[in-house]
Amino acid sequence: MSEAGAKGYRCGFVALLGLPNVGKSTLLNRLIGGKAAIVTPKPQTTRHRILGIRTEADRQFVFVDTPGVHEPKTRMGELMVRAAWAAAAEADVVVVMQDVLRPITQALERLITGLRARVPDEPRLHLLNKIDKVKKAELLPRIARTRELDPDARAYIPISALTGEGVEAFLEEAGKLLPEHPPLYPEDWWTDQHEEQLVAEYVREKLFMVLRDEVPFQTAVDVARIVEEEDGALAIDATIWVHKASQKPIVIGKGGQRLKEVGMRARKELEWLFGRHVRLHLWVKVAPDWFDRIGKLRELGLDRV
Ligand SMILES: Nc1nc2c(ncn2[C@@H]2O[C@H](COP(=O)(O)OP(=O)(O)OP(=O)(O)O)[C@@H](O)[C@H]2O)c(=O)[nH]1
Ligand SMILES: [Mg+2]
Repeated sequence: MSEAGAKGYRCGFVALLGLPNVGKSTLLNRLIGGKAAIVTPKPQTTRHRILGIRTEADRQFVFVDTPGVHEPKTRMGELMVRAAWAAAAEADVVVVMQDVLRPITQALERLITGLRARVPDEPRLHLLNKIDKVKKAELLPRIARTRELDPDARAYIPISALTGEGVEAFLEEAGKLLPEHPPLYPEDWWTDQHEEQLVAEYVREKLFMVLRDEVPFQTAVDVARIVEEEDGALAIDATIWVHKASQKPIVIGKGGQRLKEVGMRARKELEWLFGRHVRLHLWVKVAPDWFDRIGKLRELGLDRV
């Protein structure tokens, strides 16, 4: 960190906000070249604020991935939305991401209006994501409408978080808005999450991939222990919490097949993350209404706002 404190260094918080499923976490991962946030095709995947740190020679971006803003139906949902607003309030730059494959809804309009009212003094950037799936000509009216909704924003940038198109342009705009400040994190840090949190999230991603209907949304993961064994492998014990006893056999599957599938997929990624052999032990337990109980949400680290 030779640049620490050096004059001219820029560093600040860049919060990524948007409705659920627009691609915030996909972008976060691309920006840091790693996997700090899980990504699934389902809305409301991200449940808390996640930092992704990108350090360059003369600037450090601290990106803040947030849960998609939605009408909450549970205590967890309320905390999720609160975490998003709090991230916006604390940021140096507020990024509003929208999905060009979906119409501009009232919910998106409300989000933009809400940000203009709540954090009027922070510079805003709009990202129009998923342009890999639309014709360029279709973007112009969309940009014009976004500009109408938020005329004071600094830029309106079409991107694809998936292919990387437009991401450099976004970095350039966001970089201009970073305050002069020494780096906040050591240069080899890429997220603020500790290992247990990352493991829990990676397992949860796989649950979201294999479970259907409301089950993944009513499932949480808690890592009790990561220990190095004598042969150098990591032994990891994790609990998958479900809301009802009837969900337990669904998560486990016939002959334990579904749970095995989740474990196998998660283990592959964890071995890549840790660079060593992993033994992952998963248990399924019932915690009725865990998503409405503040004590349980706190235990699961979901009260971080
Ligand atoms: N075609 C296309 N798909 C994308 C792009 N960015 C994200 N996706 C897909 O959109 C879905 C949602 O992506 P996420 O990154 O999880 O979205 P999110 O905004 O973090 O969602 P929440 O955490 O639920 O608020 C996934 O299936 C992604 O693969 C993109 O640029 N193009
Ligand atoms: Mg997300």
